[in-house]
Amino acid sequence: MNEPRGDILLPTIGHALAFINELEHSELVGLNPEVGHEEMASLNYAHGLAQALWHGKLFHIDLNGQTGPRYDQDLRFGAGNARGAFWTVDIVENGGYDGPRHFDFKPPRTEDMDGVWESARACMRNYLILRDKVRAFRADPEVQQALRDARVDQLAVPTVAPGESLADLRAEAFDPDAAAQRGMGFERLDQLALEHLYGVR
Ligand SMILES: [Mn+2]
Repeated sequence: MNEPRGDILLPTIGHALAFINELEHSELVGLNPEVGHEEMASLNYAHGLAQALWHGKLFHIDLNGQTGPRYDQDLRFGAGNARGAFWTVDIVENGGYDGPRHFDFKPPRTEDMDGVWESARACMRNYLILRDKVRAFRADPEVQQALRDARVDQLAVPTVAPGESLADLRAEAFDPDAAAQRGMGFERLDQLALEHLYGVR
């Protein structure tokens, strides 16, 4: 999706999800987001995959590499935005996606056939390198603590607990000063991810 053209009817994952929800047989239709197409538009590919997964609509993925908002580069996977590739592998491995790990890349025209196969091999190798790093990241006790400190485990907890009424909720005291003291801890968590990506943990 988001194949670059002048004006696109459904230019983002969000547009496509909204469109699909209006179809008579929406259960038959899902998304195939591509790294380069999202990053060309300065969007976050891993976030897009997460949203599509949440809607049960991630049917396929087109993995490749892109360095920012320029032409559709279709670099081999991992050869563009490396930090984005780390989070992409993290969501693909840990977000409930069970489809193929599919690559949609284009070796430069200056390559011979050996170079083309080298490019294909490198896509798979880079995916597996990042998968190892993501597994080490998730297994790291400091990362697990940082995830709790960032309250990631609370994201899916409903505001109203079982048995709690709207009146109970309204009766709760809210201390804005105390709330303002809470940090989200995202910098710590993100730095731990970078240190796994850089190979120093
Ligand atoms: Mn492309």
